[in-house]
Amino acid sequence: MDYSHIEKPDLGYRYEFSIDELDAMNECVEAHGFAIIKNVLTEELVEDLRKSVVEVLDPDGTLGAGNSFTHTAFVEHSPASWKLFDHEPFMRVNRFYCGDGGLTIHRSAAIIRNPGSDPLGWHTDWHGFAEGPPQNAGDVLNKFSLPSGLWFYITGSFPKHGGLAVIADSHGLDWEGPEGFQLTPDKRSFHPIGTEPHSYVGFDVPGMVPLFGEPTDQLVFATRTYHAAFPNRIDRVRLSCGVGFRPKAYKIDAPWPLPDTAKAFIKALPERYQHYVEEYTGIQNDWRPDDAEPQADAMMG
Ligand SMILES: O=C(O)CCC(=O)C(=O)O
Ligand SMILES: [Fe+2]
Repeated sequence: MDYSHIEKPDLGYRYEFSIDELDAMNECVEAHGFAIIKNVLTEELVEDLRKSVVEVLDPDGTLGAGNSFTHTAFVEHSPASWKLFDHEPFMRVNRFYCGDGGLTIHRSAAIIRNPGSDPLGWHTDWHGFAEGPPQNAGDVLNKFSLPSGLWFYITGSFPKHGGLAVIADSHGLDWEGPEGFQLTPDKRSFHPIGTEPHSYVGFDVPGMVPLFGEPTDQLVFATRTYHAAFPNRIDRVRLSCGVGFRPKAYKIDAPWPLPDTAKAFIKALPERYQHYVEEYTGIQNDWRPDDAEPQADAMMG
């Protein structure tokens, strides 16, 4: 299935906004759980980011047909992504969400999906449903009330190219799953009623909105919005990346030591950006508390 038949839906409300319409954009995020900000990047930035994602994630071109790879500390390895800090439209969105009290780099990621790569199942990146002490890095980092998606799909987002899909109105705390589905016990995904509680992979879900975006657009989704990625069924590598901030006031006492890659990043970052990394924690994807059960950590969540 290549999903090339899926068209841009008419939802009866506007969800694409210009950079000068951030209040209206966020009203849409609050009402429906997602929005698109048009033309946040320039073509030149897109080109730089594309090169950088490939250089950082698959420098030797050995990833292989049908494979994908997610890097969860992209900003540390990508000086090209630091150019975003001087790009006013990008910083305007971040200040909009983080306020004026100072910003800290929170998380970053980049993904390569080669032609033929599989879809990514439905999930929320939010870890706030989990109770008790943190069991993994996502439990530490993904608990804030900030948009969990502020992504650039720098080769475009559309269904046959492994684009992003969201479920409209799935971001409320009391959302119970799409019609005909029920949430998994941990509420991180959903599955058809009456089947085993595995994350559902499929694009026949009521409320699904395939997002069609240009490489220069920023795709925004709310803290809890359930989302998935189509399989990449065209003959072009799908690339995406994001660098997210949190307000300086959101303190994190990371249970992992600052990774060496984070130390090297802080050292290499020009002086004028140092205020963005004073509270940077980096990420240790395999961090577990001393008494933890083994578990997978493949996604941004
Ligand atoms: O690959 C994508 O487009 C979505 C990635 C994602 O949702 C994740 O890594 O959590
Ligand atoms: Fe995700």
